Amino acid sequence: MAKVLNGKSIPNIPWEEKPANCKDVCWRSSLNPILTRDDIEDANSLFNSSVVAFNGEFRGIFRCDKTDLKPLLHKGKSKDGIHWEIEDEPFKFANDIDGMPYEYGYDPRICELDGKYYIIWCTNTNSGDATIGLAWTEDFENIYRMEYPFLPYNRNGSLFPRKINGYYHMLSRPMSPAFSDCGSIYDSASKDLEFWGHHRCVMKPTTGWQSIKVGSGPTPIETDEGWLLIYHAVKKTCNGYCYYAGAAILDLEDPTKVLYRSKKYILSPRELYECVGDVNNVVFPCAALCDKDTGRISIYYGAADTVVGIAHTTVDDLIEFIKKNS
Ligand code: BMA
Repeated sequence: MAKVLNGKSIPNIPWEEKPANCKDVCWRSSLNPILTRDDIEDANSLFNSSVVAFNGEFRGIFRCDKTDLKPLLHKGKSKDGIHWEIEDEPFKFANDIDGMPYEYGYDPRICELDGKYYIIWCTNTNSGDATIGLAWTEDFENIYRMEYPFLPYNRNGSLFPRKINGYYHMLSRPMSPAFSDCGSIYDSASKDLEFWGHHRCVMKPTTGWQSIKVGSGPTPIETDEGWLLIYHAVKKTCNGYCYYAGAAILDLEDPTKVLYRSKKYILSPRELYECVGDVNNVVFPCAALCDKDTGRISIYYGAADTVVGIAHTTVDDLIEFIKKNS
C-alpha cells in the first residue's frame, strides 16, 4: 500500500466497501445524498461543503443558500460523518478586521495545519468582488478571520497541510470576470499565511471533461508517491457547463510539479441528484477524509448545487488509476 504521510487514523471514517459489480475508481455511498435542504431551516440548498475528523468525531463547514439565495457558511457536528447537526444560522466570526465586510461565503475547504483548522472559502472583498477568504479555529466554536490571501478575482483555495521547504502553500484558481470560460490551478507560497507570492501555474484545462476550467478541491493528501490532488473540472456543452472530479499526483517537495494527471475523470454527474438540481450536472468535491491506517478515502462533494454526497475510494485505487491513465 502507498503510505499516507502525516495523516490521521480515522477508524470511524464513513466508508463502504466497493460494490461487487462496480468497475469505477470511486463508488457512491449507499446513503446518498447524505445532506439536503431539509437539514437546515429555511434552506433552498445545502451543497459544496467540507468536513474534517475532530477528536474522534467530525466537524464541518457547510454551504447553505437559504430561501433568499444568499450563500453563507454554517457550522456542523457529527459522530459518524453521515448524520449531521448543522446550525440553522450562519456562523459569525469571533473578530472583525477593518475593511473586510463579510457578505457572502461559499465552497469552503478545511485544512488541519500546525494544530489548527484553517477554513478557506470564496468570499467578498470590500468592493463586493470575489476572492479567497481565510480563517482559523481550534475548536469549531470561535472562528477567527485572517487577511485575504489574494486579490480578486480568485476562488477555490486549498491549503497544503504542512510547510513545504519552509513555505506554506495554497492552490487557487484566479479568474477573469470578463471571460469566465477559463480557469487554471495556481500554487502560491507564504512564510506566515498572510503575505503570499511565488505564484506559479500548476495545471491548465486540457480537453474533454476538463476543457474549460480546473480548480483544486479537497486539501491534498500526502502519500509517499506524492500529493494526491482531487480537483473539479468543467466542460461546456450546448446545455451549459458540466462539472466533473479529476485527480493528479504532485511532487512532494515541489507541488507546482505535476507527476501524473489522469486523462479520465474519477467522478461524473450520473445519479439523478447529480444531474438535476439548481445547477444540473455538477459534482464538486470540497473535502476528502483519509484514514491513514487503511488508506480509505471518503470524498464529500456537492451535487447539482443542491445536496451533498459522499464517494469512496482508497489511496491505492486512486494512485493506480491516476498512473494508469496519466
Ligand atoms: C462554480 C461555483 C460552485 C458551483 C459551480 C457549479 O463556479 O459557483 O459553487 O458548484 O460553479 O454551479
